[in-house]
Amino acid sequence: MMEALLLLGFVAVVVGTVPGGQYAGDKVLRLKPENEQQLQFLREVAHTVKIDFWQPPSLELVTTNSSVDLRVPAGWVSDIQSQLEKTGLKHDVLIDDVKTVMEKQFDQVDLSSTRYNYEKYHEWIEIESWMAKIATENPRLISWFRIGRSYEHRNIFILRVGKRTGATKPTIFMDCGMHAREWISPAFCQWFVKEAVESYGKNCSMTTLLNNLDFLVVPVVNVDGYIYSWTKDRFWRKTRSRNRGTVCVGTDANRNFNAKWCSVGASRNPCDETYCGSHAESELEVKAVANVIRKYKGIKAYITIHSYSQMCLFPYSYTYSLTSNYKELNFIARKAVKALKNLHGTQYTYGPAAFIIYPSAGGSDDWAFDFGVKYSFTFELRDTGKYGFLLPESQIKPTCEETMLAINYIATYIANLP
Ligand code: 0X9
Ligand code: ZN
Ligand code: ZN
Repeated sequence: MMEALLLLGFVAVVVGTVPGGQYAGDKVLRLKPENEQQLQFLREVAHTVKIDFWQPPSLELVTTNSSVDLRVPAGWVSDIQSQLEKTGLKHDVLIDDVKTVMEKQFDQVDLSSTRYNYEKYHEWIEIESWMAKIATENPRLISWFRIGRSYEHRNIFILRVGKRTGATKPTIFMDCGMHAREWISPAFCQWFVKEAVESYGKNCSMTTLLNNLDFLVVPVVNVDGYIYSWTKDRFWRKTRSRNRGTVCVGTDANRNFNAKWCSVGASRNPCDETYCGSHAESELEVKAVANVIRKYKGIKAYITIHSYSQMCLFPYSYTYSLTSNYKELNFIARKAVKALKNLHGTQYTYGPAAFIIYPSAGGSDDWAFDFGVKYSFTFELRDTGKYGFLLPESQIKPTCEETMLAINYIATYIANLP
């Protein structure tokens, strides 16, 4: 018996240290509960097994006829699959073995050891030194500041990108990496900054944009979570702040903004993926973003980059009411996704988030909008579930290129406002 226990312990340690090892045999399933009975079954399963909701990110957001992507731990797969059959709940297997796809994610070889490779995912330390480097190498275009510290005392940085003119220019605020596991998001913010410095003076539309606008770019908002997703749990979503009276860690940064905080589509339970926090702006990372938007004069647009689902969303999320400028936002979103589609044919849906994805309060887009930034958008980048959060590196380039076209459309629209 003792030997068996020791062996078990040994196996656990080994599995825990092999990257992806902890997800060997896990599957990602897509299902569509069609009635209350099937939904109830899903609730029971989620109650007994620690299943990881990918899209939507938590059980509360599941409704009948909405599609649900779940990562099911290896040990439960056959059990759950057979129970699904019994309940008449049809399901597709999106990912057959999470570990395999996790390894495939790094499918890009690093050919250059000297130049920063924008077609690879990067750890936080690399991103941090990249920021310092690109800022010092491009002093006429870029400056960087610390906007705050994370729960684990790391610096949160912002890059200001735009031609220095001395005047205050209309500004677009863009953040990435609010949710830790959505790695394509920080990759896009880095791509955007690269494109800006490389095309300034060469590409006419980018040059005009940078002459007339400033961009404030936060490449990684949730730094602690991002690091955790690299080192401990690839599918971590929340911040890493400790919660009172429980071992469950973290708050959903996109439920922690002061926009009808925790009224809908968010959870009061710290163990849930959509935990709204102990109060609005309880998270230092959220406060850091909100403070910049409050203090910086001239912010005309807010853009936040997430994944996955291929959507361009705008307020409101906390209510089904439409904003006063709904028609204008819808027009911009339609044109932006049209521009995006032109490159590789990638289809995006668009509209007010409460209708298009699900109602939820405390989001950054709604907060920025109500604060007065009337052009406020959330992008959910590639894909639609084939890889989900494990989007292979070979898709970084096409994803970023097409997204640039959407951002370019929005930025041009803002630059041309009277
Ligand atoms: O639920 C979210 O926070 C976003 N989706 S994600 O899968 N990346 O987590 C959607 C955000 C839409 N906007 C608001 N809910 N305010
Ligand atoms: Zn790297
Ligand atoms: Zn997200």
